[in-house]
Amino acid sequence: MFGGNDRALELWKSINEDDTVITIGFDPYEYVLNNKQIQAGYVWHLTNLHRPYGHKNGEFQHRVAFKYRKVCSDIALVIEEVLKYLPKTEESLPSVRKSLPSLNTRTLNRKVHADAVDLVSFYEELEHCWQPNSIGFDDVCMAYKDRPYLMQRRHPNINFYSMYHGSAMGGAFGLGCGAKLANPRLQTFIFSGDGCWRLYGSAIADASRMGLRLFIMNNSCYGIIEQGAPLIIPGLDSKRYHSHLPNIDFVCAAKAHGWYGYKVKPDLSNLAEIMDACYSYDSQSILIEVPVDATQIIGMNPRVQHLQGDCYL
Ligand SMILES: Cc1ncc(C[n+]2csc(CCOP(=O)(O)OP(=O)(O)O)c2C)c(N)n1
Repeated sequence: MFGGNDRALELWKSINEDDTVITIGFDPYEYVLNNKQIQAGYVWHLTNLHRPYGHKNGEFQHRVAFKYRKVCSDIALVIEEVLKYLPKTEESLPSVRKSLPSLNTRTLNRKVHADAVDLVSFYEELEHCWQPNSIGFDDVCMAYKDRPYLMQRRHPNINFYSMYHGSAMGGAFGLGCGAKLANPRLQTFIFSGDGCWRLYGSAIADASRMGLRLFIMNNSCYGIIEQGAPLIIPGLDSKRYHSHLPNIDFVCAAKAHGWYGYKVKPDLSNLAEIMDACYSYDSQSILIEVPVDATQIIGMNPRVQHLQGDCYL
C-alpha cells in the first residue's frame, strides 16, 4: 500500500474472494491495510510469533474478510516447503533483474526547480551504486513512499527498512545507529527529511565516528504535510499547514558536528563520487544533502484517502 508501485497497488485493489493471500509475517496496520480488511477468500498467515502485536487471541481473523489460517512455526522452513509448490518465475533470479519490466504506469513530473535534483534520476542512479553488505532505512519523510515506489524490487546488495509503522519522525536515525552498532561491517544508509532532522540533529556529534551515511532530503518544508493537507483538509488556507521550514546548510551543520558533508549537485554529476566516498571511508560518518523540490510527487499516499477531519498525518 504505502510505497507500493502501480502494479502492486493494482493487484492489491483487485483482490477478491477467489484469491488466496499468503502473508509472510503480518503487520496489519493502517499504512498497509488503510483500516480495511483483506478481501481475499483465504488468508494464510505464516509467522513465528504466538502473540503478534495487535492480535486477538494470537490471531488476525479480525483483519480479514473471509477465511483465515495462522501457521506458527519456523517461517524459513515453511516457506522452503511452500516454494516447492509455487511456479518458478524469472523474477527470483538476480541475473535477470536488469531486464525486468517497469511496474509503474503513472507519468511522473520530471520538471523541478533549477536548484533541485530530479528524484526519479536520483533514485535510479543510486540503484547502480549499492555495493554488497549494505543496509538502508527510510525515515518518516517522502523517501519512505518515493524510494520503494521507484525501486520496485528488492536490490541484491541492500536491504531496506521503512519506518511507516511506528511513523515517528527521526526514528530511522536511531535504527541506523542500532544496526551499525550491532554489525559495524554493515554499510549503513539513512534517508531522512529536513523536518525529521530537527528531532535528532543535536545528537549527531555523538555519532560522528560511527561510520553512518545520512542522506538529508532537503525541501525546506514538511513535504508530506504539504502534499497531503489539500486532500485531508480541503479548502484550508495553505499558510495554515505550517509546513514551511527555514533552510539549513546541512553541509556546514555536518562539518560543525565532526561529520563529512557533501551536497548532491542538481545534475547528479557528483553522486557517483559521493557514493565512492561512502564506501571508502570507514568509521567517519558522512552526511549527504540532497536538494529536493517538494512539488515533485513520486510515490502514492493511499492513506490520505481515509484521513479526513480529525486526524494526524
Ligand atoms: C514525531 C512526529 N511528529 C509529526 C509527525 C507527522 N508527520 C509525518 S511526516 C511529517 C513531515 C516530515 O517532514 P520532512 O522530514 O521534512 O520530510 P518530507 O515530508 O519533507 O520529505 C510530519 C510532520 C510524525 N510522523 N512524527
